[in-house]
Amino acid sequence: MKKAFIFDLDGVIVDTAKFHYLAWRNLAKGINFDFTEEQNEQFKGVSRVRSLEILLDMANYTATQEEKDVWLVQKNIEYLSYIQKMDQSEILPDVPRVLEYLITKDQGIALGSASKNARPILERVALIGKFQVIVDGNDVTTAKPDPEVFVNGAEALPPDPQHCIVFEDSIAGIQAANTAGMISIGIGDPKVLHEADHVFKDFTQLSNDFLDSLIQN
Ligand code: B16
Ligand code: MG
Repeated sequence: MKKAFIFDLDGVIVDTAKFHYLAWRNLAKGINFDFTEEQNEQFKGVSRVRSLEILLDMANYTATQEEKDVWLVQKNIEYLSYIQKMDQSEILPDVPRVLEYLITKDQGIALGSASKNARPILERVALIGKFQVIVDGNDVTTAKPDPEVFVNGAEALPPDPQHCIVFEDSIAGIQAANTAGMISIGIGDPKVLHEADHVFKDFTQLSNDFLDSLIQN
């Protein structure tokens, strides 16, 4: 049976959270706030605008709209400088194996990411050609945990929600998949992603047999 496999980008296909962190930390320094890697966890799967709001709340800083607009551009310019240096070595373990296996099984493959930079990142790591459908932060009006990003991805592929499988590293993304009535697979820490239907530390733990069971059920 043909299913739709929808992949999140940051934290599932590539580890770009470290680059987001460096750029947000620099911005935080400008308002004398020491932004930690632990706090950066809260930004995973969250849109750029919402991330800035959370950061300003953490720093207890009331910014004008003008300041916010300037910072959002600055943050993205720094982030782009990091992703421009990315290559295939940044692809997370066993992602190519999973994508290739699903392609050989003629399954639907989509990207469902909050990032407005998803396309250039997929180009940098030479995976853009593997996706039949790409839905990113430019294509949605509501951010995760709203299911719009995955629903739009699924609409372009044949199956109903119960035949869609979402791979996600963020709580917001797992909630979005669950709300859409899709099968949610957490990639990361089971304690953090306990709302998911299944959780794997990374794709090395997720076998082709398991993929077959998803395709057949
Ligand atoms: P950008 P995902 C998300 O991507 C990131 O997890 C999140 O940290 C980031 O703020 C968001 O994209 C927006 O990214 O600034 O590039 O538009 O995990 O949904 O693939
Ligand atoms: Mg993610």
